[in-house]
Amino acid sequence: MWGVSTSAHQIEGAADEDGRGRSAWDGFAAEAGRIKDGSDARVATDHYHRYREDVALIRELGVGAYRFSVAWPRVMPDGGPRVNAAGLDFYDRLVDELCAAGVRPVPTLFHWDTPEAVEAAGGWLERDTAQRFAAYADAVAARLGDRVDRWITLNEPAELTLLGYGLGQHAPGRQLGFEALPAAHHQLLGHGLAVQALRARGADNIGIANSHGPTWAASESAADQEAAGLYDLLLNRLFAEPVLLGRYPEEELTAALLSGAYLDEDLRIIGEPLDWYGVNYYQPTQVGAPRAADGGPAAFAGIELPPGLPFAPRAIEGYPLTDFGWPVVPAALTELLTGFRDRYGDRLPPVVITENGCSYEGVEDRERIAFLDAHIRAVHDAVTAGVDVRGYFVWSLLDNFEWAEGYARRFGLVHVDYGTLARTPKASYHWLRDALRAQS
Ligand code: GBH
Repeated sequence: MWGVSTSAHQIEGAADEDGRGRSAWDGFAAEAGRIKDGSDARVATDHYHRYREDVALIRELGVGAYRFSVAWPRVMPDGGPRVNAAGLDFYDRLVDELCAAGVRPVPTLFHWDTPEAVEAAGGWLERDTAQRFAAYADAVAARLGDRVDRWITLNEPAELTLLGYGLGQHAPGRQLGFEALPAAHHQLLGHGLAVQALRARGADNIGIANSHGPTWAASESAADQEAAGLYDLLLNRLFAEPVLLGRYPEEELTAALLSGAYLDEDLRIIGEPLDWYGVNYYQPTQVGAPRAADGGPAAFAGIELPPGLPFAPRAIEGYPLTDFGWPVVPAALTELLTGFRDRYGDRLPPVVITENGCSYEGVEDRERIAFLDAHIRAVHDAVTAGVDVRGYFVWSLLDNFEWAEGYARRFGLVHVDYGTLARTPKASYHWLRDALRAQS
């Protein structure tokens, strides 16, 4: 299955229309200094009004599936329990348009836009948020379930935990360090409860979209190996293993880190079997022990790091970088997929690459073509090595609001002029369209 991905907050705009409530990102972007270019997503790509044009672009591209996200604050402006029918109407129209175009809708229920009212009550640090999320999932399934047969619960709970609650780079801008980790557990619990709610409505094709990348130790030294192991535990295994195996990794350590946030019976809910497992892949990370001399780096890739971290990300040398400065390492995607297969064996359901892509300027985006070509080949290598990969989704259909970076980073196959909101397919769009046509 070939597809393209987007998320509600990054493309929809129409922030005050049809009864939409505010999300944590609305307030965050309004605070001075939070978004690099001082922008916000009130208009974004105006997809809310231009979805017909965007669906036509997807159909013409020739992919069979479209991964978008549903905005919780549109459906439940107060975070629940009141349902805003006009908010659901939008997704109803979108799903109809996709079905008419022969494109399979693949909604993600949550891509970081927590309703402001839920955030004000503590957001994902609170256990209750998991229950509220499940009630929201039920309301969406009740409305769209007759035409949607493939669901994604959460997008990248690891990134929301780390960047939103740990480092404060994303909404809600909390800088709790390791104290952020209960937010991980409550998202995972929300995932499990949502799976139950979707199943109760007859859904039988459910996955999650977790961010993963291989962690490379900076050297063979025991200190670097240990630091890399801890990073891998926190960013990869902490989110994969409860979902795939129904238990946390390194139980004693995890229990201490999650500081009593979980009950053992939660893990049965979190470990509800999935029909497939979604992987968002961008790049590997190299990690070493903090160097005693400097107490570790103060910042990495523009993100301020708290002092005293037990690991330190190190720049990866010897590979080209995207405009964002991320190293381009297609072979690490093969390594990731075969590594998952080796580690989890038959507990790993079929895999779908739910995001892969890169930021480059320009409409003649030869680098993006090279990036996608190499990464699709890397997935093929994993398939040849016996990994059951069923789908590949490009991030993203359109240039969009790239969170703390604002509009400065462009991930789209389609260029958006933020003055006129005109869409212009890039060279990479034509390349993918032609490749898909040649294949069929
Ligand atoms: C995804 O997250 C999001 O789901 C999506 O909304 C977003 O627009 C898209 O990716 C592009 O950013 O500094 O070299 O260590 C991305 C997850 C994790 C990928 C951190 C980059 C750091 C790169 N990101 N990672 S590096």
